[in-house]
Amino acid sequence: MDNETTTDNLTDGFHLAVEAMKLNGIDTIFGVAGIPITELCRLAQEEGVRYIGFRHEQQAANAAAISGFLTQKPGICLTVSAPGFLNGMVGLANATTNCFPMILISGSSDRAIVDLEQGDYEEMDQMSAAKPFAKAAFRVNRPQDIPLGLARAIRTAVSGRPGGVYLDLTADALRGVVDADVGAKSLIKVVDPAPAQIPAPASIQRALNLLAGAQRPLIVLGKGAAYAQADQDIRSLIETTGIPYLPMSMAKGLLPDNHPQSAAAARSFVLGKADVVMLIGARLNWLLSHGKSPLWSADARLIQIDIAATEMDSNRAIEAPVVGDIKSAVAAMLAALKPGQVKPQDAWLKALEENKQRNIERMAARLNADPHPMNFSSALRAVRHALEGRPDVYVVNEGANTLDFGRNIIDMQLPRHRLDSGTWGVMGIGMGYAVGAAATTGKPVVAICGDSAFGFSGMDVETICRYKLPVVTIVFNNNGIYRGDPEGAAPSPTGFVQNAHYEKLAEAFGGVGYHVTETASLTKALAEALDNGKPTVINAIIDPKAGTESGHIQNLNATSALQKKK
Ligand code: ADP
Ligand code: TZD
Ligand code: MG
Repeated sequence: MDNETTTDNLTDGFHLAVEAMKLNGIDTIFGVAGIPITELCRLAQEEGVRYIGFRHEQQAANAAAISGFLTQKPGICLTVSAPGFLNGMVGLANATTNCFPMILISGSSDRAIVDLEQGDYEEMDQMSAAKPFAKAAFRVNRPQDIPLGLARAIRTAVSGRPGGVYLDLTADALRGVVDADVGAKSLIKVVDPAPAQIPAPASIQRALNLLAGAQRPLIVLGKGAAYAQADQDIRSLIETTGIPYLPMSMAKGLLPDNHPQSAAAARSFVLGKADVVMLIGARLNWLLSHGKSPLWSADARLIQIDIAATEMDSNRAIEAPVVGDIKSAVAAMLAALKPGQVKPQDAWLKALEENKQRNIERMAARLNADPHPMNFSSALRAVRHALEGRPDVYVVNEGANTLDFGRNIIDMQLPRHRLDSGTWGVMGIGMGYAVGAAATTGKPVVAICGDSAFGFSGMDVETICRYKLPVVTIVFNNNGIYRGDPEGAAPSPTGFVQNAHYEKLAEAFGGVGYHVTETASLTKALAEALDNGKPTVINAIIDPKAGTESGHIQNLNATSALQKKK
């Protein structure tokens, strides 16, 4: 800058933005630099806010989203205007859908030109575009309003049901200069951004009464329960009542997956037979068949603990709604629970155990087979083997078959350690979540991705290598979406190039690559990679015929009834 102002008694939007972040404990920004935010990225880094630069905004936004899930603090993603903003929007919308707190901050072009649609560089009315996909969207036009804008964004992201917030910083607000004391007075430290929401005592009693009358009770734990960080109390509630529980995929590890009360291996049985089901931080959406028959018993009576009152009765009647935050609600329930008040019937627990053992035995045969080439079960068994004794590893999982088999085969021991495609079943969260988890926790991450899923974010392996993050990516390479094409055939809509060498992507950026075709070398490669902590891509060759179209959700796949006539 040739006209740089050095006057001590002045400040500007760039400085105020960084000061406001620091004041509110924001220590990391994920983003992609460019006009008009490059200076903001650089200044943040100089001032001790860690800046992690990505190759694509979608991954930066996904990193911010998962960091929000892991920490209960809004993850921050910073992007340029129009196209960069739109790339980031995918992650923002994903955060809102999954109830993860994050803030997408984008620089924006000259309002006078944008609003008259006169064709500015990267022109777009970003605030209006963001609104349908975010909890809220705010625009800041003056430097002295930046701290207030950030304060509103933080509180909106984390209070009530968490979600994504868009914060538009115009170039004028960023470069605008104001008196230093005006700037200092504008700073706001948000007090108690996510206040406890104590449920009404009557709602707790109603829920306990329903549980007390239950013969075949069941608890469903969702990722809201994992987010709430009420780990001890949730475990205590389950263990003191003796109620079997079913973890949704991102609630796995809230109690260790080998816990005797886990009903995961008897999912259809328990959902079909339970007479009272208590949902804790789980929505009755498609992932739970909307709470409807035939998966669910039509006669089951429901309790739901959720911070969002409007979630109640969304798909079927909730007889005992408990509206409040899960930490307060579970603590209140434990405090009100009388010894012996809730007692699942012995016959229920026995039938459940029998069903569980039968399914485990049935699965064992498939799991212990060692076919060549590997299939999903055998490869995941090999991964599981390498992960044994390493409970602190974070697992990211996306794909279709790779996701569906992975959810069942990879056990979790600790809360919030499984991060996956979530509510949307979205592909492309892989490298974003991996970087977000590694950067936020400092712990090793293993990303298990289908080859299609990996392709959406694969270039951010460079980001992993650049920051030397302890991330091991395993590409389940079956030559396509769901499965590969027959050799020599023209590309079908789902097939990819055969024999792709994904491991070379790591090597291209100074990381380590492995190409493995059988289970023993997969286990060995993963163990080695975790031991040395270097950025690694393992290309695991899976039978191109092993997968099924749409994985385990074929019922949702629309097909033509007329196809047979061709
Ligand atoms: P899953 O996909 O694991 O079933 P969902 O994303 O469908 O989980 O549900 C999460 C639910 O948890 C949302 O309805 C959200 O409002 C709720 N939730 C998130 N955080 C809290 C909290 N701290 N207290 C209460 N409810 C919460
Ligand atoms: N685009 C996005 C963003 N999300 C999606 N879910 C899809 C497209 C559609 N889709 C799925 O639902 S799964 C999938 C796609 C493209 C990829 C499945 O192939 P994979 O996994 O290689 O990742 P498997 O193991 O081969 O089944
Ligand atoms: Mg595939």
